[in-house]
Amino acid sequence: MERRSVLKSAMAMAAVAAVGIPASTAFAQEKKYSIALIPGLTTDAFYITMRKGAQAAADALGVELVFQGGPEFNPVVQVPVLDAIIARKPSAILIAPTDTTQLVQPLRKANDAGIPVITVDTFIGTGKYQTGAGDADFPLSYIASDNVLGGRMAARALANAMGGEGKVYVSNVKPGISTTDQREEGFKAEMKEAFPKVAVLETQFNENDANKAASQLQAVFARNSDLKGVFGANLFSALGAGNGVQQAGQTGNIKVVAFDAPGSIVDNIKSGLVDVAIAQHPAEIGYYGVVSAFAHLTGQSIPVSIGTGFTVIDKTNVADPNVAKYIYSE
Ligand code: T6T
Repeated sequence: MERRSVLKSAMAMAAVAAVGIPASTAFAQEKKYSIALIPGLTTDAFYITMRKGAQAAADALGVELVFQGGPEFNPVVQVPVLDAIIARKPSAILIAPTDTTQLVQPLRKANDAGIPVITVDTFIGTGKYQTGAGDADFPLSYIASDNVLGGRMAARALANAMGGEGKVYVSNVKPGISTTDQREEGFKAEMKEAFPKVAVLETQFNENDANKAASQLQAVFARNSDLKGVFGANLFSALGAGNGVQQAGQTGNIKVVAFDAPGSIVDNIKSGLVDVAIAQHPAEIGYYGVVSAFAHLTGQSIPVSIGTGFTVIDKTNVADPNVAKYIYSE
């Protein structure tokens, strides 16, 4: 070892000894834990932003963060990624499961191998964990937006933009995803309870493909020339629905409410194509995911669920820095 680094380590050990922490423990704690974050897909601004929050917590706590996922929001793609992560035996797994039922068995393997599992954004089973009921309650915690509430907020925003009446539909990904299922549920419940003059047409499922969502908008409009609004239940659904409205030459006539807030949606708010975006706080989800895993690994008990917030963005506040900070990173 070079003389200077010998001196440096000796000084570091002396400093550690001075505060009373055994040198071996203090050094061993450097990157003692490795936490894996498996997103729904890697190229989605929502998960890119979640990763940033997770990394901030990992840096603060001195743990390693491994971010690994697939290119599509699809259990067939996600399960092999999960298997590869389990084989690396991380200290804990944070995952956004891409299906409520199809990820139960694959995640059970992690749990059986002694790897604590926390789900972020989406859940498996009913999302009620640690209850002793059902076969999918083993994750320690669920950290996410309240998606039923988010759907209700979207319904209110859309109904108000439309003057409280007219035809709308939900542009959604596919059934079986906890988040987007719950947003649709909340949206429909709110319309039924609070806006009886709004007619909700059949949901269009786009498989997370914005181009498909855009064609579907045009097809629904072709069948319903009095279409007044669309709710894009996630980033790709909303982008696609907005593009469809523009391609149909209906900007401003068909109101668009978007779930999620990447830069492109914000541009669409500025141009008047999208009326309102409900921004989730994905960085918060990632941050508290890592903090919760660390707390568990170091012997603390953790909440079985943590709810993160929303920021409603429209033309009136989009330029406000306190709002703009919730626009997703790309
Ligand atoms: O809306 C988010 C996420 O909450 C949902 O589970 C899947 O879609 C997004 O990632 C946006 O594309």
